[in-house]
Amino acid sequence: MTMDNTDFPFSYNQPEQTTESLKKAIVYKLIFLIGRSPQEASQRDWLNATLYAVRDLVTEGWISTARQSRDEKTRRVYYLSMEYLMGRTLSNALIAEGVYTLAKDALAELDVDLEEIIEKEVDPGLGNGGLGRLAACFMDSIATLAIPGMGYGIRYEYGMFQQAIEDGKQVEKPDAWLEKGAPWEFMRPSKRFNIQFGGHIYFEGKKCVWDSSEEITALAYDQMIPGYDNDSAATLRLWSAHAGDSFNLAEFNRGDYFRAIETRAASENVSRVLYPDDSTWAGRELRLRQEYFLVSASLQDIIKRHKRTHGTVKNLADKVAIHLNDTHPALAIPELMYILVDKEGYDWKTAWDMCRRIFSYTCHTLMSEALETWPVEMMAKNLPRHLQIIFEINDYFLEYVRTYVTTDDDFIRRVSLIEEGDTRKVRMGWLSVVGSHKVNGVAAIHSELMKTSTFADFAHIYPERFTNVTNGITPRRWIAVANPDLSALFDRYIGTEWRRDLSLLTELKAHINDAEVQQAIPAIKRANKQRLADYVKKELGIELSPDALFDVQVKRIHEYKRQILNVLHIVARYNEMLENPEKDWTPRVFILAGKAASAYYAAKQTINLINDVAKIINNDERLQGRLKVVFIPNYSVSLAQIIIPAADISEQISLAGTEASGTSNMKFALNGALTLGTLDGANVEILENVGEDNIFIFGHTVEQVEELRRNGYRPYDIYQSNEQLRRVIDQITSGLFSPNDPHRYQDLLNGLCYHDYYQSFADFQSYVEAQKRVDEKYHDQKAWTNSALQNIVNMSFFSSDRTIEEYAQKIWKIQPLKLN
Ligand code: GL4
Repeated sequence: MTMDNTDFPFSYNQPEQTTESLKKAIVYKLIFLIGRSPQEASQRDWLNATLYAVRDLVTEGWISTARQSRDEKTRRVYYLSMEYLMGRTLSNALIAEGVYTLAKDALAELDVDLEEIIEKEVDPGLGNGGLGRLAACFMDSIATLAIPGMGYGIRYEYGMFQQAIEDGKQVEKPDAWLEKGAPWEFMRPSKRFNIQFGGHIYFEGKKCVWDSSEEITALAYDQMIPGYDNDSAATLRLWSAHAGDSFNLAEFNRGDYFRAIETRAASENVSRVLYPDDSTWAGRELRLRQEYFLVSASLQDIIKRHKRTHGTVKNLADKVAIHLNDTHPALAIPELMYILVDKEGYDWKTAWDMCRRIFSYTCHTLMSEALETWPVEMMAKNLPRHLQIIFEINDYFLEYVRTYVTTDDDFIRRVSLIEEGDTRKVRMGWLSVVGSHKVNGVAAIHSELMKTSTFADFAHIYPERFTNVTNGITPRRWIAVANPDLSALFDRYIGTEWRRDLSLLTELKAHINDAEVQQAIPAIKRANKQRLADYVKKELGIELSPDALFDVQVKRIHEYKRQILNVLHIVARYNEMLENPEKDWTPRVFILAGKAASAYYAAKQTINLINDVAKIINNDERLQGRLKVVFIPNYSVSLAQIIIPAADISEQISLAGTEASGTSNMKFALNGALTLGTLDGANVEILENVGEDNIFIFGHTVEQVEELRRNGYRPYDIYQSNEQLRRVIDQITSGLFSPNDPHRYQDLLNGLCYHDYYQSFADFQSYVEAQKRVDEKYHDQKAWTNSALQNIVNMSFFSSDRTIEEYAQKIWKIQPLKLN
């Protein structure tokens, strides 16, 4: 049967689901897709059957949205990212489709507990941290706002490692997430592209030809991202590497069959594993190949789709926006030049103008060690034509600078896309700026710093190119999925539409003083704390009281985020509590979680120290249970969903000027935690929105940090003059927390006393005082509840829907679809 446009939309699913229809659908999937009878089915079988049944509810809307955007020939955005941390799909999809309760009832009738099977779903760790989770929140908003576009990424066979804590230390275990099956994805056997590497280039007249020496096939796997209650879904397309039909014939013909097979397996390495570090840069060849793999497959796909819809690439820049999530996919710029010039026959200038209209780039960090550069030699070996294109872009760009900006040699050397030196390197950040029409930072302060530090010279050349788009988070996952009780409270007072339009939260302001709300807020928090306490008891055997203040720092372990400052204060508090046992101490639980990059020694030492300190404190009976420290292993999106709603205090204590934005800070505040933070990243805008009475700000400002650096910062002087700090450092040095290995933290402590690059000592006193203010406020439960409420109702700005609307208007110039 052939289908034409009039055949669609059609509906196989009943328009209105009932418990009965859903039950039937789930059992059908169980029997015919999984091959199990209800009597024999395991929890995982039920989970997969439910996922398949729910996937069906999303699919038709997904297909018809794609078709509508094709029919209307809309302009589209393509989001290129090496990382996506999507989290589990089931509960999010049930909420988007409005069938959570129905599914719960349907499964209950089958003797299956929905909440139990939800916990069985794998949480694919295809990203490192904030950058990858941001991409996931963006996909959710793109789907909900019906922005025509899709995400592209890599389907890593192994995601972020699983973290175990053994004897207080981090141990990494492989994350073979695909082994349990991936019922949410659609394999697209026909969507495959050849990705070339290596070889050499030569000229045929003026035309450049790339004669590659290696080919890998990129195969597409699609995931639907359901929009919230809009019968629509976006696509996330992840590429997997396959050797395809390519085969080293020479080896085969030599009779070396096994060698030929081995080569095939090696070429599939390109999508094997995620690089578990996003804030330092290890210039590894495999990573370069991964980046090119993503870019080449995605651009071939984009061009093919565009041609199918428009019959030409002439109008590409009118119809396509491509967004670079950090510099990781920056090779897309030379790749598009390669396609336009070498394949489509455009002249250089026309192609370059198109490129610059198409690309935009988000800078996510100011850490200099995260700035990607690739040795020219490595690029020459793997991507000779692209290197040559980059040289040409550079010539063209530097010519512009000399003509219109300056002839100063030093300036030219600084902005050149090629870093000169012992090894010449390609600067991917520079390439991204030069090849894009807009470059944005991710929080107001970060976007300003970007213009005065990393990209100062470029802000001079292209002042109008730089802008800010403050990050955001999706209220669907971070409230509706993660905090059902708070969702129910919202529903009661402002209706259900806040899930789509978080600005409705302002309507809750009128009810802040209602007795019911005043009573509900602490009750909800307490229930969420109990939920987390149950988890901790089950997983770690540690008893936590939900009456204690839950003080939480969860994020990647990194020196700039200063988990160490947190630990120093915990030990100082421990000392004080032992000295004044009779004082009315607010019981506190310090909760930390996060992974350390496997080769990052200082970060791993920090984890070890947290666990060593926890062991001593948790077993010290003199404290009468009023102080507890817990390191929760294996932080992930699904763990965040349990931890964040349970927090009273959100620790956002990075050194001012180092955290580009942070996004957990937004999730915590929206869930009613009070921020204890520095004037860094989006904390600054959170302060503006919630008001200074409802946040605890401490520490040096960016200007003070810089001044201290300029004038020669001497942490040892602070160690000597601050008695409380000195005692803490001496205790750790003496092995109080590591009696079997007293010198364990010598390196860490020496680093602090003599360098302390992230100025933990300089902010120590201010931090301890801020923690006192926290104690005082918590004593006044009414005041605390009011502040928690002020946080919740003032967080609408931080919805990723607002963020995506800004991108769509300011940068991508894209209108949402008016869904049929
Ligand atoms: C990060 C920043 O470190 C983080 O502050 C920011 O919130 C996030 C999303 O913009 O991007 N940059 C890198 S690299 N990893 C991040 O998490």
